[in-house]
Amino acid sequence: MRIDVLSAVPALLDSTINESIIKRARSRNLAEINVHNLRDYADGKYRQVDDSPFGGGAGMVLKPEPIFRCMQKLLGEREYDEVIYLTPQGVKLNQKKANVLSLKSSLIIICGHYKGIDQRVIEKFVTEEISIGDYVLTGGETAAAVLIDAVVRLIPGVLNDSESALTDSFQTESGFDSPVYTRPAEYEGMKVPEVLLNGNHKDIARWRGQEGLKKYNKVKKKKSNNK
Ligand code: 6GU
Repeated sequence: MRIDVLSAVPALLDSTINESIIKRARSRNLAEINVHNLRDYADGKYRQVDDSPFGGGAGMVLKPEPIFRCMQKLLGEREYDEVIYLTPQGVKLNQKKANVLSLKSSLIIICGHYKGIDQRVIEKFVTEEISIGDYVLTGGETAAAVLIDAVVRLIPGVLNDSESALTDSFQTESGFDSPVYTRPAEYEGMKVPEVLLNGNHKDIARWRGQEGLKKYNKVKKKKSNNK
């Protein structure tokens, strides 16, 4: 999969794409991620990428020209499956959406300031608007980091067997993982459940199913209190 990200603050994406599993996916050529600095496409001595909104109001809006230029360059080089604009007004990201996006071969992600981008960019290029949740961020880059992480880890070959996405929360039947433990078997007086230590894989699978369901019911209750 190829992902091109348009950003006015590309440094915000550095650690996400250059560390850990996403870094490994890139070095295995399973994901190619290119971050484009909108400043490189801006005019004038100050290479201004944003401006105040027509009609007044607080905050800055990303100007159309740098985004248009970058988009036209990319679209001139290849076709893209989707052009995603990250905005709190978008459709909420969930595991199903991540699964669908992980099957695409090329994506463009446009990151905006929290006050937005010029509407003409959306009308001309954007195929879907995605939000990562019902709260406001200062810019789309942290949302892009979340989206890229959620999608790239699902590309076949990115995770190894022990990291497999098939047993994830939200992919399993109950929707939740069971609690997990690692060595030591006892720490600060707290013991790892006996069933995990006895090597009976049938018992372990049953226990995990039960605990996942317990967690699911507990979280469901918490969620309804948080609405
Ligand atoms: Cl995608 N962008 C911004 N700025 N805030 C958000 C968001 C996106 N998703 C939730 N809040």
